[in-house]
Amino acid sequence: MKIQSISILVTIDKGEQYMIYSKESTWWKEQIIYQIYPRSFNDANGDGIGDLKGIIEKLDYLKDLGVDIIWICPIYQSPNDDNGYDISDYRAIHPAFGSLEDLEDLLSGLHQRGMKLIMDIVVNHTSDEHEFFKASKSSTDNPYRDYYIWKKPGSDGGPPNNWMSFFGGSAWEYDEPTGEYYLHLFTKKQPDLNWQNPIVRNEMYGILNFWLDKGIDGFRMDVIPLISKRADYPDAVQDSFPKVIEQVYSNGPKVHEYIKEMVAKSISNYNVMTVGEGPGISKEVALNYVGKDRGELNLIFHLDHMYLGQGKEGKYTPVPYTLQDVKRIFNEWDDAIGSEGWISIFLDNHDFPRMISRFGNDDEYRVECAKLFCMLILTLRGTTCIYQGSEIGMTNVAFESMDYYRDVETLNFYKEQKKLGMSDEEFLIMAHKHGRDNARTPMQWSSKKNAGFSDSDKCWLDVNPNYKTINVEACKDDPNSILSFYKEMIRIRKSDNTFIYGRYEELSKGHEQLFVYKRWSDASSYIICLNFSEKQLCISDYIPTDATCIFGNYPSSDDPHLRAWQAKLFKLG
Ligand code: ISL
Ligand code: CA
Repeated sequence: MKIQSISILVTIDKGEQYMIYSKESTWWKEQIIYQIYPRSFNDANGDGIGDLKGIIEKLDYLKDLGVDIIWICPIYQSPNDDNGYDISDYRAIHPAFGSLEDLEDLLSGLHQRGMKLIMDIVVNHTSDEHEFFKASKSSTDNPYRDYYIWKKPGSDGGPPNNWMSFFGGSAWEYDEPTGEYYLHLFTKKQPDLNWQNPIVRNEMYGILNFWLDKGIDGFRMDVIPLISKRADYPDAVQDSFPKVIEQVYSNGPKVHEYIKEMVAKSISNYNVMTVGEGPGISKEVALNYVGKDRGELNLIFHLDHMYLGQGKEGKYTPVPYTLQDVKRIFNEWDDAIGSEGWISIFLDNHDFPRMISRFGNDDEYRVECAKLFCMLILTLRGTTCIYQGSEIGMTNVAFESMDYYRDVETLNFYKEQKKLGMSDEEFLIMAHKHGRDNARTPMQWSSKKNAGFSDSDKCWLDVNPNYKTINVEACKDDPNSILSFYKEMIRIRKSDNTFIYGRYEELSKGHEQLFVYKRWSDASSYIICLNFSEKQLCISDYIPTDATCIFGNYPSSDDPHLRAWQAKLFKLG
């Protein structure tokens, strides 16, 4: 739907009325995002790969859960080196997912239910099998050469600089016939586009418009701060990979010029939302991307808490961290964003381990932890994003051999570590902890074959063996299940705008196990108490006498202590 810039009246915090423009409308602050990894959500035709028809079959489930905006990971034509984040035709749906008609059916099914669809778009790189790259590679003087980033070898005949790919190894690949290297910040099958070339930029805006004209409600923009490269391609000298991302790969000199142009030439002509994936966007520069008056993105997924624990070469060179680090990141980001911008609140996605396995205890206290993290992501300030399967407490998987792993990142690091002498046993311990396949095992719908995900004899990635007990079927009619807890917590969040627009402050600063914070506005106030440990901890210091516990993950009681992984939501007054 194309719209003109219109002004509307909305009521926000403190009951004041502000005249705002449609591009500032706040539905994307108030609604809840649910992320679908389509390969792993639901397989309708029994080939072992999730598909669009499979999602359509589950729309009532999603509506009933109470989520509003469905973010669907890439479904375009792709050789699947990185499961769709390597796109070879931006205007075609991968046949394994279905057809354009299926996408239109999905969109109308969502719209009929008052829900929205945002697509995942990758504009930083394409597949090496995209027509642009095939032409670009064919000779140094073809018209497409400048669509990508080609450089002559460095002085020693090796790569032009020391940049490492996100997935291990050099970020440069040598092309023998033309004697030059091309840049790929991800796999060598994902060459980076040259955004300095205005023709490339216009090609990308054309693609955005193609999908927006179909009536979708916005985009999740993959690695958007990486589109502008540092002109002098300096060597990276930092001692942690997240710092390299922030200081060398991300936030390049022209990134804001490009995003503004993209908004002017495409996004601003539609009433849609944009959420930027923000590797390397620090709190210091965040408002440059999401500041109200910047005309850039509506909100970002910053990755500071996701990158905690990554060392010199990323996740396979881990460093320790504590709850204090997690809390500090939430606090500092809330301060930095203030009332000027907006972020998403989430604890996992398709690139990271399952949140209860990473931050909690996914064994003895799996149910308590799943509910505690649910309360956290639905009560912090920002748009909640729920990753598929969190609502039933899905956990990491520990496949017994490397044969079961599919993710290119895991397999690349495996090859590298093998060369360095690491055994399979040692690597498997790391893959169990950090691998992206943890988040990608099929959604667990029931205790039937393949967790009810597929009728196939072989799924593209095996289901987690714990599906027999952890599945939607087992949760759905149980009022004490994780799923029921999510529904109730979503209902509570939506019942009071204080959870959306109200202020935030941590009350338990310095505490090593407790995360206690306040959300308040002139209309109402809440205190959220979360015990990130198995110890019994007293919370009476934080709770005023007029507080009533309105929700929690244990049977209600007046005990001023929190038990293992206990979460309580208090309303004041
Ligand atoms: O996956 C990560 C760590 O294991 C992240 O560093 C991730 O590579 C980074 O956040 C960028 O992610 C996005 O772009 C990648 C794709 O592989 C990811 O799935 C996507 O979310 C390249 O397109
Ligand atoms: Ca299928």
